[in-house]
Amino acid sequence: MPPPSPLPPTPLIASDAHLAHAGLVELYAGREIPCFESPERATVIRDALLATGDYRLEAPEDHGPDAIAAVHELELIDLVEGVWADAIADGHDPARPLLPDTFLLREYAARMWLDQLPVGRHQRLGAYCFDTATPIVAGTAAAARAAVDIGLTALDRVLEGERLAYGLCRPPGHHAGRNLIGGYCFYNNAAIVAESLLSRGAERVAILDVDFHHGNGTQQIFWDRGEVLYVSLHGDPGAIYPYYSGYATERGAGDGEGATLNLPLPPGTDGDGYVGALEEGLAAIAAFEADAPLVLSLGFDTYHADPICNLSLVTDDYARIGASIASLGFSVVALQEGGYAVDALGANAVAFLGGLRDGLAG
Ligand code: OKP
Ligand code: ZN
Repeated sequence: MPPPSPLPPTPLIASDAHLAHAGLVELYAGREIPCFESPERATVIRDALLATGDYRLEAPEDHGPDAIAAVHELELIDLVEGVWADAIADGHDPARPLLPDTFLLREYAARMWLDQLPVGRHQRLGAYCFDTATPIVAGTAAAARAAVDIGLTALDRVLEGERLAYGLCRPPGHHAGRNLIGGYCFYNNAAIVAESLLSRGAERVAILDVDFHHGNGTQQIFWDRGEVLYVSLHGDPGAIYPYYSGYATERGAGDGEGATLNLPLPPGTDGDGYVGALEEGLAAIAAFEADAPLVLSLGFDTYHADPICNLSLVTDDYARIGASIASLGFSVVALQEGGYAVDALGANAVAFLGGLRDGLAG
C-alpha cells in the first residue's frame, strides 16, 4: 500500500444504523431474490476508505425532522415512520420484509380522494411506493433518518471549510420523491442537502448525479424550481430502471425549465464515453454559477461488473471522473447512492474519492 498522502484527512460520515435495514428481499421477474442493496455494501466502502489513512470516520449529528419535512410531504414521512408498526399490528411476520402488494395507478387515483386511503399504513403503502424493490423492515425508518443526518453532517463539514466531505448514506436517496419511495430509497438525502443549502442562504445549488440510474426523485423534487440545477448521467431509461424518466427531452418546467439536464448513455459506455458526457454535464454546472458547494449523488453501479447495470467503467476510470469533477473548482458534498458489485465497491470508492480529493487539494 502506498504511504498516506500528506493532505489532511477527509471527513467520512457513517453510522451503524443502516445495519438494521437488513434481511431484505426484492421481487424481480416473478421471483423473490436477495436485495442487491445490502448492508455489506456500506461496510466494504467504509473499511476500504479507512484503510487508506486518508479519511477520518465521524458519526452523524442529529439534525431533527425539519430538514426532511422541507422536502417530503408529511404523509410520506408518516408512512415511512409508521408502516412497519401497522403491518406488525395487523399480523405481518416480523421476520419478513414488507413490500407493497398493490399500486395506486392513475386510473384509481383520478377518482379517489387521499382521505379515502385505507387507515393502515401497510394497506396504503402502494399509494406511496412505485416498485417492488423497496423492502421495509423494523430498522428501515431509523436507517433512512440516519442517512439524512449523514448527508447533513457532511454538508456541515463542507460549510465549515472542508473542500470535500463524504457521506456514506444507506439507504440511498435519489429515487425518493416528495411523496414517493422506491428504488431502495426512502428519504432523498441529496435533495435534503440541497434544500438545506437554500435555507441557509444559497441562491443557486447544483446537484450532479453520477449513479448509474436516473434520480427520478431528485428530478421530481426540483422539476419546476430554477434555483436547483439537476444534472444526471445514467443508463438509457428506454431499457433500464426507472424506465419512465431520465430522457434527454425532460428539461424541467416553469421556473425550472432548463434546470434539469439528463444525459442518458448507451449500453456498454466505457470510461472515454462517460467522461465525454460528463464534460457536457460539467459545462452546464459551470454555466449555472452556483453559489454553494456541489451536491454529488455518487453511485458505483456504472462499473462493468455491476449485476444490475450495463455500463463498462473500470476502477481507474473512477479516479479520472473524480478528478474531472474536482476541476470544476467547487467544494463537494459527496453522498453515496448505488453500486452493487460488492467486491469492487471498496476499490472504486478509493479511486473515485481519491481523484476528487487530490483534485480539490491541488
Ligand atoms: C437504486 B440506485 C434489478 C431491477 C432494478 C431497482 C434498482 C434501484 C437502483 N433487477 N431494481 O439508483 O442504485
Ligand atoms: Zn443506481
